[in-house]
Amino acid sequence: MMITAEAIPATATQNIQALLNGQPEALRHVGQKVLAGERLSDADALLLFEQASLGFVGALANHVREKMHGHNTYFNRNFHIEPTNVCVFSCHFCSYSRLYAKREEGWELSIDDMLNIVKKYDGKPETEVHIVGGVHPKMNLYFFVELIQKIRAHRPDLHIKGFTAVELDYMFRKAKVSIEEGMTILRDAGLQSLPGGGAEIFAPEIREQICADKVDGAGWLHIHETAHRLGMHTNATMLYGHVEHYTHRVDHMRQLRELQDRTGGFNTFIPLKFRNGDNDMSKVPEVSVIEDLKLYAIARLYMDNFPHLKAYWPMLGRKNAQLTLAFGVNDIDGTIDDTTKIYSMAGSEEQTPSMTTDEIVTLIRQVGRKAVERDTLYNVIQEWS
Ligand code: V47
Ligand code: SF4
Repeated sequence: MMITAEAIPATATQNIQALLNGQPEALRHVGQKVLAGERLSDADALLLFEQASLGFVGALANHVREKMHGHNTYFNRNFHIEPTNVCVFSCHFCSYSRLYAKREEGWELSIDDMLNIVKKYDGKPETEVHIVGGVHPKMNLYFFVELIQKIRAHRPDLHIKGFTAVELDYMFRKAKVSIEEGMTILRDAGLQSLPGGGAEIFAPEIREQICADKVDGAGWLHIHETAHRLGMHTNATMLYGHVEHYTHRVDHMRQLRELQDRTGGFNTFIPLKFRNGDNDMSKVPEVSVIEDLKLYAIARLYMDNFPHLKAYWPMLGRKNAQLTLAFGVNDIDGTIDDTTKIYSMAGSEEQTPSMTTDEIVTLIRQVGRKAVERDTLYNVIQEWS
């Protein structure tokens, strides 16, 4: 786990102590645990969701964030490939997918189409391609093996992060290989890490309401655990702000924290805010920015073994992403270059998500943080002071 030695000024710690003194006993106790570096229990996290003010959790989360990372705020230069939005599943929150029967309304890229996307970045400083899409019944394991091998041969320096556990579960079952065999085949072809998508909320009673037909929580965790055991790093997400309760969020984070205790293979936790544009759940209102910030802060406090907490700006909008940097977040994803449609189709204000390096560095510096370009595995590439 990467912890920079930047000291928290004594006055900041005194200010937090003063803030604790003004709290009810139970909250003060949780605050003391944070300052003492003790692990929070599920009951502590629930109490924070139910009773703590934004200012309280924010000050504590910022304290932890600065103890771990100082002012460092990581970003990378990346682009996405979305092979298709045709999908055999029907998650009710998804604004992006089209069923196979209506595939003429969607897109299906060939291997050459996708290689041409990669070639657009020849000679450019992008370090990562993020490949994620719908679950297309005709795009099988060996199709993606060929794609990965060709990308690797063309740009050996580009880190390939790809495929949610949902896509992997389907392609391995269809190819009749075990998870371990399938992950090994993809790793040997050149896949280096997994993104965090598909986790949603693990609790079966919520999954049944929002995404009943895809891999369940245990299956998601098993795929990530297998990837970790094969030496790959992965990310974890949580889709929040829809029909779940606080207890479901805590349960989800606990399962991730337990797996991380066993393997240490997660890089980053990425809370994903439910956006309600143009999907089956459009009547479910989106939560406020206060709820967003509280969640980030509590995640920073509870997920004590996750080195990084990421705000994904195409989903949150860049101004809100900037705010999260005072509430525990130390990573802001990448430049993206207008290569993903998942959030623009769900109604995000970021309709053409793209930031130049200068823009992303400025966004970070405007709120008093230090912009640090990283690769996918958080090796520092360049400090943009
Ligand atoms: O699993 C889909 C989410 C995820 C909506 O690992 C929605 O670095 C909100 O996982 N409102 C895919 N969320 C994207 C993803 C991701 C994104 C950025 C970085 C990384 C990483 C991973 O998008 C899905 C689902 O949870 N999603 N629709 C929606 N309407
Ligand atoms: Fe398919 Fe993913 Fe959309 Fe679910 S979220 S319908 S699995 S593309």
